[in-house]
Amino acid sequence: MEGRNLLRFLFFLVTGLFLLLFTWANFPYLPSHKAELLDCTSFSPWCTSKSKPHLTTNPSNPTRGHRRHHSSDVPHHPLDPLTVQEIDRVRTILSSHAPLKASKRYTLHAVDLEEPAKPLVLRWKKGNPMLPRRASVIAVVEGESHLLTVDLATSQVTRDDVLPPSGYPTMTVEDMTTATKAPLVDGNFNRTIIERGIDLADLACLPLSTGWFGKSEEKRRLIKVQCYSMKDTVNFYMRPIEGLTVLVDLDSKQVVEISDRGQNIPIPNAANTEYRYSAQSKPMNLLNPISIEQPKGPSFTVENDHLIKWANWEFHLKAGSRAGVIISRVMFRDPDTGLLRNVMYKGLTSEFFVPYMDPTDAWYFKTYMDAGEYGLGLQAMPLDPLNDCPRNAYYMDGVFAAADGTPFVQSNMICIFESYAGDIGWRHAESPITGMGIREARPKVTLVVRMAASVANYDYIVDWVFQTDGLIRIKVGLSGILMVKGTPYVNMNQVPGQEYLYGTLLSENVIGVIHDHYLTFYLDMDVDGPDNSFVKVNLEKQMTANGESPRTSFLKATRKVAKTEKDAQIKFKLYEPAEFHVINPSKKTRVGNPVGYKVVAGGTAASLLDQGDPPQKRGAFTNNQIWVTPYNRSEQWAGGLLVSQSQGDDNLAVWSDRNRPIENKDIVLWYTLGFHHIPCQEDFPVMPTVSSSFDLKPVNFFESNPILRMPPNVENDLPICKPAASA
Ligand SMILES: *[C@@H]1O[C@H](CO)[C@@H](O)[C@H](O)[C@H]1NC(C)=O
Ligand SMILES: *[C@@H]1O[C@H](CO)[C@@H](O)[C@H](O)[C@H]1NC(C)=O
Ligand SMILES: [Cu+2]
Repeated sequence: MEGRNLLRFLFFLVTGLFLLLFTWANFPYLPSHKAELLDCTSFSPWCTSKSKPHLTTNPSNPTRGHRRHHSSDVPHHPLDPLTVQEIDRVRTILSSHAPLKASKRYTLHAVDLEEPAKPLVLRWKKGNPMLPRRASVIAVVEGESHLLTVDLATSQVTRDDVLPPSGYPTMTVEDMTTATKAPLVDGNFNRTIIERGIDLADLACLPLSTGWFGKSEEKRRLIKVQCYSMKDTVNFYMRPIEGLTVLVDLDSKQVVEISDRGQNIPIPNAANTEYRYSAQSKPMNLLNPISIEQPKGPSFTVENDHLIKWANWEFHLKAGSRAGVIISRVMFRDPDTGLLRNVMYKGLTSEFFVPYMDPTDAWYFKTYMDAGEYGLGLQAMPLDPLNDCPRNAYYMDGVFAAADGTPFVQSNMICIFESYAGDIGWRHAESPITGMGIREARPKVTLVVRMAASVANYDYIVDWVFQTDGLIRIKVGLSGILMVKGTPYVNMNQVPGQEYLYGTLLSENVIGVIHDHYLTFYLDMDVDGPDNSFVKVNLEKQMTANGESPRTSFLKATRKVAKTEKDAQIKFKLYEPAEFHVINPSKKTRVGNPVGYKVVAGGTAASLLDQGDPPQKRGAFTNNQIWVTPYNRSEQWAGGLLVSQSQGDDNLAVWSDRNRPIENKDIVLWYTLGFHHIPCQEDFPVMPTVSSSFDLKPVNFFESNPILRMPPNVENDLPICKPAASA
């Protein structure tokens, strides 16, 4: 009796403590160590500023990692995402829409704002009445995909199109969780797991998209489930149950097939797989603490939750369940005229393509399209203040819908902050031979918009970086954990030849399989207005005529305007260099150059897969590094609207091959950042970030250097910070 009472007491004690901890971690108003640290940027006595007043009036009051509920959000801008209340309304309206009402089971796979037509948005100004609000919904009803439009003003479903069955929408979070449990209802699965020496309680399973490899996989939503052992490590990814693949029907939740071909491959050891700081036995401290201080607050403002204004930039920012981050109406205030000029109507991460390079049974299908299959926004976990983003960051949430249409908040999924990395904006110093003693230099401060999507093992950090000189850098960092393969080998001296591995031996019994990453960006450029042209500026070797010059050769730039889409299918070639400009042919600078932006390449790995390989057909949007298409609001997702199990008949490559006219038209630029990844031991057990980026850079957009008149840093202007102890 007494023993039981003690147990009960302990139970309540532990529950109480847990509740207390939970409340402390989640309740935004309780003072915590974290809040104290954060507040000192605004009024702590140890950090002050003597500087001149900031040029921006009414600096924002950033919320830093606080949980917000959004239940009373209202849209202020025609591009503002659906609010919690609007998503609730969509759910209600759909529940009485006949085809859905008649169905016993339907699931919502996308509930997004159906953006008003572009000309309406371009004409809309602050203070105008809000444009009609509509939702665009993708639902799976009795195995069929429907594209619906829900008019929120009239409560009507104004469109309900059944989509062709060559592809399925993004998996819901519910799909992913139910799929991983499905194998457990199959006695054969349990038996195999136990035979491999694994306790069923230690199982961690992943829902892996199947790609598309032929007829037998059509007409039903399928997923492959592979499992790992969580015993003695949180890094279960390093302990694969190799060769065991369970094919699951996502709708019936039934096991279709079990393939078990790895019985002879041991589960790799848990040793050295931990990546949590708290689990390190010998932490290393190499650096003194570091941070950026902004005693007067940031120089950017966030108006009505979504309109960002910083330096000369202004843009609309929102979270999307599929794209992650959506940047719209990007404008730059001209330093000469003071007028806002259009640069880009919309930019987003359109699709990822990650093919693994191992053709064997448990690996051939691993050819992921993370945006369309998993949803980058759905996979974007809350950012960690102080580490994912610096202390001076502002956080934005996403509001999405669950499979049953219930709204939910993806908190702190985007951060915005000013970054100063000690770089130089521009400089010039005079040599003493001139006797002038001139040294002019300007610090480079940028505004960063960041999201990090954790698509199972891999982490993708996507940054949109805005510079005061008009440049936009789109940067992608890869980190997280490799998808690895179990092997009997523990040392390279046992391996008969490299061709037996498909990758690198990273640790005993662990192979990091070679793979590629392609990230395709949708960039609806509107340089000083929607009608733009795409111009290739080719640098070509020119030979001089005999005796014309002591030189025999030089480089010459020739401009070629792309007339149709095929003229703008660009493959990079090192020995045929070119610049790629998006210009406004009807707007010229003072001296007569067309105003423009150019795309400056980076991350130029290209896919070498066979064009007939099923994954490459689906991923054909990576066949060129640049494409240009005429604006079409239905063509936003490079891999097609429905990407899961897609067959490659509706993607950017197919659209572009229509070869439509693109000269002096509203055009969309597509750029693919590519990475080849041959894993190495440093990628174990978690990868140091690898980054690549490309730029959108003004080219004759301004009359002259737009940051000429920017002031240099002066010691007296800068915040003075002392360690707390000496304050
Ligand atoms: C398989 O194991 C799980 C976990 O122990 C259990 O819940 C499930 O009922 C088992 N399935 C069968 C068919 O025995
Ligand atoms: C717009 O895109 C859709 C989907 O690709 C296509 O069916 C339609 O023909 C396109 N419209 C034009 C004018 O190209
Ligand atoms: Cu990689």
